[in-house]
Amino acid sequence: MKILILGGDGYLGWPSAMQLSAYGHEVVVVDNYLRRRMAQEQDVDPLFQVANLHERVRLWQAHSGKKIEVFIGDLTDWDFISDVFGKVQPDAVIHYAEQPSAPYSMIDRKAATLTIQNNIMVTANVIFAVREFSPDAHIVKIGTMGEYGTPNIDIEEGWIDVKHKGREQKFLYPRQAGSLYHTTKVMDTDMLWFYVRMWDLRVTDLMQGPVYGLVTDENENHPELYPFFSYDELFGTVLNRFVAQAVVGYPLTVYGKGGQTRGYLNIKDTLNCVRLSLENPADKGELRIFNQLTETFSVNELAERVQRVGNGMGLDVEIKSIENPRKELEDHYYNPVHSGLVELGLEPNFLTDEVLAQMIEIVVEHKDKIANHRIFRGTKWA
Ligand code: USQ
Repeated sequence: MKILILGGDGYLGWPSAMQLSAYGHEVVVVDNYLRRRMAQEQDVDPLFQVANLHERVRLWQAHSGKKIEVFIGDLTDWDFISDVFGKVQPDAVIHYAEQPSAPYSMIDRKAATLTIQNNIMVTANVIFAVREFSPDAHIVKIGTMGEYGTPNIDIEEGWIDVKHKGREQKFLYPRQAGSLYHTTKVMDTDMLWFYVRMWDLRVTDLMQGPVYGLVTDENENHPELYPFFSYDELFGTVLNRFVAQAVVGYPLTVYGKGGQTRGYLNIKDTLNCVRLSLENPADKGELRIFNQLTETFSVNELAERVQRVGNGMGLDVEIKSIENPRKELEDHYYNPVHSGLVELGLEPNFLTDEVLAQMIEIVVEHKDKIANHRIFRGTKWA
């Protein structure tokens, strides 16, 4: 397939590009380096620098013999995106091109409007570009489990049958997001669903939980091909943060009671879920939704695991509950269905002690670059 990866420079976009290229697909990546600029502006550079996209595709070609094409530009700009779609005419589009951080979206009005403008406009432009240039292309959109929030009932895969006064209909499962960032993803889903109904688009919306790790089949033992690894409060997901904190002896920052439960997955499984979705496309006129996670943990459970494995490796890992800067339930029911991707063939890579130990070993190599002031600054929700 000819696959266009929007947001191909990011934590997940770049590893996806390599995997799909390794599987023999023709891959084109697009990015405007927004994620890099935001990190610089906020003084939260990742653990190590990564080469720019042009350099990364050269490194990938030297490693694999395979070519990836690059376009640098802003996908909110119709002239740019229409030029890319006109030239590439993709069979499938993976849309990762969003401001991905909940805390970033809560900093202030400017960060909030950047999140709204970027995320909603890119999704709208993708919809219009697909319709104009590749109406049969399959759109694989990265959504988030955070669209659902933490309801007191089981979370279905995207849809729910509602019985009301003797009648029945299937609706999108109720969404009640916990940050402005997550809310933009709800808006994306609504917009995609509208245009699926109007224009018979084919769309898979992947409700993904927090991802951890950085090693994939394509970059193992090749650090020059690693993605960004963020440990800061804005862009680091909680398990990656805890690993970095453990390595520098910073007490693990459990927010509040630590009973917040989410559905997690290894970065390797993100890539496999996206690839399986591409290889088994949604039908025309279908909005297919999968919950993309492999196992659930509370923050306390993650902290305890990092502590146990870290201490076993000679670190001295402390856990410290701090006042929760977010407004979220700290003790709640959480039971999401996540069988759809397994039915497509996903074989989960669970969070084992070995996986954690490998993450710790890699982060230890960069220990000197970890800056404690980046770990916590308390961006408040309310
Ligand atoms: N948390 C802590 N301590 C920390 C950091 C986080 O207790 O130092 C808690 C948070 O309060 C939250 C949980 O850990 O309850 C997960 O936080 P996170 O920062 O790992 O995840 P989140 O902000 O929800 O966002 C991340 C990704 C986002 C993705 C989302 C999936 O950045 O792109 O959409 O995970 S989900 O959480 O399922 O919505």
